[in-house]
Amino acid sequence: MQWKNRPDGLTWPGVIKNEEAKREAAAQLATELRDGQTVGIGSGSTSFLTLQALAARAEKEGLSFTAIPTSIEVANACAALGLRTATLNEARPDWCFDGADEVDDHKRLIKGRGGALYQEKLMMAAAPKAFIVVDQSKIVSRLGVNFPAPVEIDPAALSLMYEKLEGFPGLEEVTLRTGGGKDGPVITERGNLIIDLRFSEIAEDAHARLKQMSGVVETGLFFGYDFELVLAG
Ligand code: ABF
Repeated sequence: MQWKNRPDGLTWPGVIKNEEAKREAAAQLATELRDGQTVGIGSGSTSFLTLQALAARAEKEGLSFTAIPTSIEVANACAALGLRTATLNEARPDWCFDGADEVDDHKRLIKGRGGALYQEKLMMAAAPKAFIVVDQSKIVSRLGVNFPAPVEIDPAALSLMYEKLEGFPGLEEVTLRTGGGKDGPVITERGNLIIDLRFSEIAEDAHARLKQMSGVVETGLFFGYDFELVLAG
């Protein structure tokens, strides 16, 4: 029997842009690890490389740590690396790290291109210290230039959203996310949908306004989070 598309957890399924620079940043961040810590593991290729660097340092120096993954993909990687894992209901992270799609001068982030924004945000909310690892291509002067802002919504609220988002300040285009090798919409790990919002300008209160709408689970606008930026390259 042949298994197709079976992840081995140790290989990133795709091309990693600026891989060398990201590996260097990952190795630098791995020096933060102390024996016995619990670490929140973000999603995406940069986080994948950082997790590998962390596991390599732990093995080399005989350190043990518990990982709290933010997605199935990262949980697979943890399993393949033989790491102990926990959920946010079982443990609290001492610190966490993650990637991002965009970072502006005010340390505001757009995240969620990979679809794991909800659990990534829970992690940022739970961790007393966070590191965001990005390469130069993610630094923007105006948020929303390269990536739309993703919003995770309950499927039952989809048609209501069409109505409620009408006239939302600065909103130019809304796209129901599809693909991921499937016909139809992308379904998140929580069984929700993602709509990608393209703005002319993202207002400071955009996240708060969206969160007030019934049916909105979470937004990929990470505003007001304290983190240390680790710039790859
Ligand atoms: C996660 O992974 C997401 O919030 C973000 O969308 C994506 C970044 O991926 P990569 O590191 O592969 O650019 O951090």
